[in-house]
Amino acid sequence: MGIGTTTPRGDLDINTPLTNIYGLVLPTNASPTNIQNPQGESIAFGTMMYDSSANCIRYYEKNIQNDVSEARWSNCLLTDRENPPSIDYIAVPPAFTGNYTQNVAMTSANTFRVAITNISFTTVTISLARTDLILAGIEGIEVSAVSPTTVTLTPGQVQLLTYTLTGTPTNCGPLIGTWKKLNLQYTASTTVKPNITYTCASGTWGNTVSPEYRLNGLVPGESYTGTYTIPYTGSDASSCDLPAETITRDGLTLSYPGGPVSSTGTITYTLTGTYTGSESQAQATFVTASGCQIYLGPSSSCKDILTKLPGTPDGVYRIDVDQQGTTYGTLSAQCDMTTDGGGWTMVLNYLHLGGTNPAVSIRTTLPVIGNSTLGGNEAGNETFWGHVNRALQTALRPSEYRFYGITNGHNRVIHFKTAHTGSITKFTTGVGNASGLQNSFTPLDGHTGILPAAANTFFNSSANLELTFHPFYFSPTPVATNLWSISASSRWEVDDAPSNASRSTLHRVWVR
Ligand SMILES: [Ca+2]
Repeated sequence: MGIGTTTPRGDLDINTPLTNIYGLVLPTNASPTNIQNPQGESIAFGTMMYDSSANCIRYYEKNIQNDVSEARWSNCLLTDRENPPSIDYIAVPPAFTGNYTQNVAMTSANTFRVAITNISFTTVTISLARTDLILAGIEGIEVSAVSPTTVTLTPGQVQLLTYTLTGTPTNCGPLIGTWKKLNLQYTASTTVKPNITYTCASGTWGNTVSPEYRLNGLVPGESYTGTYTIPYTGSDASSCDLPAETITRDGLTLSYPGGPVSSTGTITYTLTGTYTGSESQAQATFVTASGCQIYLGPSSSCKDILTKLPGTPDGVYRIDVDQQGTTYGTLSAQCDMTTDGGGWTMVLNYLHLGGTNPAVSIRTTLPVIGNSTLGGNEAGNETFWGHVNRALQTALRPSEYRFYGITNGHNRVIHFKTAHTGSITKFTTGVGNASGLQNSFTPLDGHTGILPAAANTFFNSSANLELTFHPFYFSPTPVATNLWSISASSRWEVDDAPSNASRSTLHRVWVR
């Protein structure tokens, strides 16, 4: 183009290198803020100036989204001095992920993380390298990779950077990671633990917890104190201390202050706090950094209560049959702490009135004793009447069953215990039958029954009726004469065979 000519040319003379000796001069000012639009309006986009203070060229720009409201003067162009960084970092705690233990090889879980974000008005592309991260304090491990290796960020965009750590720490103590990019620097640390093995199964509260919780579990609003001790073995004598640890569950805190390691020893946690869990759960389960589960709650059975608290009298207590499990909360259990050494949990209770034929009740909770006098009628009572299903019997992990039955039809009493494995399998799972029970039982106080010694027939029954539907009976030719029947074929029978529901009966079954 040309000025003052009607025949503008396609080429300019100013690009002739040998004859043109004048350069392009831009408006110069000590600050871009002094630059004005001679028309009095805002500065036109694309306006260029020479910043004599910064000694560089700038232009007036919109941001990358073409947003006029965020217009500004650009950073210096074409300068050989470093521009201000256009990214910043964002900490992503914990920076070190995975577990860090002396002499234990790293896994894919062991990484160092930090995020970057574009704080400029323009898109930036950043290359990453594993050398961005320097590790210190621990031998044997290295930064093997980074993901991603390059990233393009629009203004405001954030990208997580993950550095993969490999190798095996050969010592323990603080592991420090220093990440650097452009003029950014971020430092984070973790602790490589000494290599010791906790014997979780041998952990114990001893008798240290106050107030007493093993009979009925934790009480909401109650404050507890105590100690829990876990033994350990360490393969190496280590100069590192075990790290301190604090675990909080349901308002209760277990804390270990940290301390020196020896080749064998124990660590002891201190319990404090006020229980905030529910009355139905009445327990708290802590998980330590080393993976031990610590249960604080009711006993698992009447036998468990008697083991932990010898001398506990007969009564109804709260138990949690699966302890750390959540299938069962606490259940009220009828505990016989005296018969044959005690420790029996009742799983079946039917006080039946002669001449009635009520349905059995298959329970997911435990029945307790109401009345023990023949002629009473507890049919359908939610607290007293029924027997527990296979699953709850299984959860009680019985090694013995005890049967007790009386009737107003005669004076014989059934009262025996058995550890017969075939019978226990039948009662807890439904598999097989009780054949063999007749040769594998022990009579208890008052036993005068013909059963189970004479039993020669054993029903395979439908689900959850294993204890009620003719589990064992005596059947000389041509008809059965002695049965254990609870509403089975409308028969209520204890060691006899009226073949109906005419007799008043009491059936009970216990496990331990
Ligand atoms: Ca439980």
